[in-house]
Amino acid sequence: MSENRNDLALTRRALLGASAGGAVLTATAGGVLSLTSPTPARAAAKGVELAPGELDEYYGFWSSGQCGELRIIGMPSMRELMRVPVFNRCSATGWGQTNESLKILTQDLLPETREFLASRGGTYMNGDLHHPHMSFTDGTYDGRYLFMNDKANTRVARIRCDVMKCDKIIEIPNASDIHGLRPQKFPRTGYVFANGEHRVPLPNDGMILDEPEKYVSIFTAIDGDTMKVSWQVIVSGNLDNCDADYQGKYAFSTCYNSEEGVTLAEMTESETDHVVIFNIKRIEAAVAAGDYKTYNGVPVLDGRKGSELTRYVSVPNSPHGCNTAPDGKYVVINGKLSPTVSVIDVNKVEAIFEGADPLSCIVAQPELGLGPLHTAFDGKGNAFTTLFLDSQMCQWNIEKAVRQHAGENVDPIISKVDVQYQPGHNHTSMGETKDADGKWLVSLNKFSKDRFINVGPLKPENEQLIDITQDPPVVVHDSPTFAEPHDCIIVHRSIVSPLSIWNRDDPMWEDARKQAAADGVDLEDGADEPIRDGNKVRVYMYSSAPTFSLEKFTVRQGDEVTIYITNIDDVDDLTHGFTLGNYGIAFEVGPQATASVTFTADRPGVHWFYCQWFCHALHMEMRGRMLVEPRAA
Ligand code: CUK
Ligand code: CUA
Repeated sequence: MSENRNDLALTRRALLGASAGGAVLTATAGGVLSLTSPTPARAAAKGVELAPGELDEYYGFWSSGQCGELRIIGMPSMRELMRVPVFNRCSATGWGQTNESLKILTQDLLPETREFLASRGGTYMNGDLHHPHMSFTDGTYDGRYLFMNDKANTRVARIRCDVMKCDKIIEIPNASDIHGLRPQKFPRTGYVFANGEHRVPLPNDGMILDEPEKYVSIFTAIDGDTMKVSWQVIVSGNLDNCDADYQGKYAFSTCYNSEEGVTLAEMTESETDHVVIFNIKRIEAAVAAGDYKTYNGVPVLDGRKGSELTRYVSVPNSPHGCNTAPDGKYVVINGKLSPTVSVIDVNKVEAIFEGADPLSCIVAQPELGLGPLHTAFDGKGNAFTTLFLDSQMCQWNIEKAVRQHAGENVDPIISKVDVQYQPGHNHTSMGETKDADGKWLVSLNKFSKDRFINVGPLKPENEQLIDITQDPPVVVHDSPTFAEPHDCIIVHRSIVSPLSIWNRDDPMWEDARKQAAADGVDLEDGADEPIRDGNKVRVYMYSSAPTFSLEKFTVRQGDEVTIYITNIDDVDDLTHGFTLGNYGIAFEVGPQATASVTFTADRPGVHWFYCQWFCHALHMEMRGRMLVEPRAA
């Protein structure tokens, strides 16, 4: 793999050099566009266009905000490779419709949520996926899982990196709207920390309504292996973003609204807000000692101001991003309303838990520009902070900022790169691990402005790729994107090695396997006739390009029908589908996978089913009929 890395690096450099001459032509041909696209960027852009057939060096795992899915991007080409449905419904894969996905979507909802959704299709239709992060071992990515939050419906999901499918979605009790989310970096994940952003009564059962002084915000630690909530801590203020240290001792969360108001004016009244530092050992000891109250089956501890479990470090009003540097020493708190970032020295945190002034852990507070939201790192001591209002990426040196704070006359700012337009998150290659490699930086911009041809009132957003091996860093690629490039991580491809076809014994279709065994059917052989059990009918089919094992089957109007399809092709990339006409049913069946759907056959007549994933020269012919006998009049 290291050979590949070098090859790619060489190719890129060679291309960067060679393209310089072509730049003038490109810029001229660009006409009006060149007004907003500086020539160097257009020249350098050649360098990231991998030739057809060339593979990317990194996986980018992208959130999609209000689309609710995870996207996989090849980097540095910025080609979108895959969409993994999580909180959304997906027409192509049947996510939200197959029994396998519905189980994942519903089994870990709270009882009252399940009741609430019973008359609404049983599952939420939307989600707001902000923060995807990979599981860690010893301070770096380990390729096991991706974790992500749903801000809209207070959930946390997990994707298995071996198949790139979601395998767990849990609803977080006692919290409202999970926002910040980070896995524990050391010794491993371990915990996944999740910030409940909005303050609500505890319990939120309607007994307390318009008494905001009684609302609370809750920090949650989830066990990343079992996906069960380990404990929760009540804090003062509204939790925003969080990160974990490289020592396994602390987690950090930014909080706005220390005023605990409910209107914008109330929430921004005070000059300062705070960072909450959670002492994991103390919290675990308190849980072990039974020093908590149980709500919804979860131990809830009180970590509000004055608690020994937490420390509140005052920072300028309304901080936002919270980013631990790869050196394991510094945590950068991004100012948002303040033009500064505040740098916490992790080594000084123990002292503040022993009684030192909480402010003593802040060792730098450089002024970077307007609207600092998030910070990424190159692993060489430099940081890149997005400036939302300035539409810039500010590159600065952390040690210089510390020295400046100590009174030395040094300027920590190294460069400012214009981005298009108003960046939120940014991320560097491997940048949230101890293996940050300082090669690429992505700026996730909330607006594209005039960067693309007009597509109507709803515009694409824009993510830009920045080469940070250059001095100053250069924007080398623009990628328009549909809602919303909230956050991403950039993972070296050597860490991720997904399967090409499913294992037949995958737990994903465990229920199908059990039911087939009970019916005396082998999923790979299917059954010649539907199996009837009162008004419940089970149809077992296999698919093998270009046929389904049944060319027709008959059920009665009103039957509850479950159709199991097993794709017995074991060929790479040979996905089949199952679409049942005028029944609103469609799903994907990957090679060697089983998938199923349950519905009521309430429409009599002839209904064709067909394979909707192109699989064979005779793909169009891959179909059959469901005959629904009308109910006797
Ligand atoms: S938050 Cu979106 S710009 Cu949800 Cu990560 Cu900062
Ligand atoms: Cu099978 Cu198309």
